[in-house]
Amino acid sequence: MTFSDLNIRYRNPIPEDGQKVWKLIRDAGTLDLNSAYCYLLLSDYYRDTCVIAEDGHEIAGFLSSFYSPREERTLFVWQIAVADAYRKRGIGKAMLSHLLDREIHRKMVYLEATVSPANIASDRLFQSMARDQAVSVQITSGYKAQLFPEQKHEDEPLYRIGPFSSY
Ligand code: 9YT
Repeated sequence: MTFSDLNIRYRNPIPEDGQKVWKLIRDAGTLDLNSAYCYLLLSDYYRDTCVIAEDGHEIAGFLSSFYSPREERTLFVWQIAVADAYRKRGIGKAMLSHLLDREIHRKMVYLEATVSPANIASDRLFQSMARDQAVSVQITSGYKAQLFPEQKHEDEPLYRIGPFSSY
């Protein structure tokens, strides 16, 4: 498959996507797998802050996010996943652009996410987005490894990107 063969459609999720998303995250490797119920809730209640990248009936990618309950203009991007066969084709970046083009995100001033050292694709994506928009990326300690029950969980440094000009 070459880049030109791809005809990816970007859309809001629906509850019927939940289990495919769960499988995508399970197979993605670098992400924390949540319950199938969690992906169902995201695909339903959080549909306006989530994106599905779809190639025909195949889910090529998923992005989840929500507004911070403490800072209403800060969007926390929870997970960005692209299926193995679709990587290195700009799908992560396209999902993020599709998300931010939605009307409701005009109020966004900061974007936050935690990015573990193994999550190279998300690091590159956020750094390149900040460069494109000429905003800064502040990285602080976020969630340290010892906060997780698994022995081998990495640190999750917090990226805070912005300020974006809201309108
Ligand atoms: C941006 C992104 O995908 N972060 C992942 C955070 C965490 N490791 C998770 O939920 O998988």
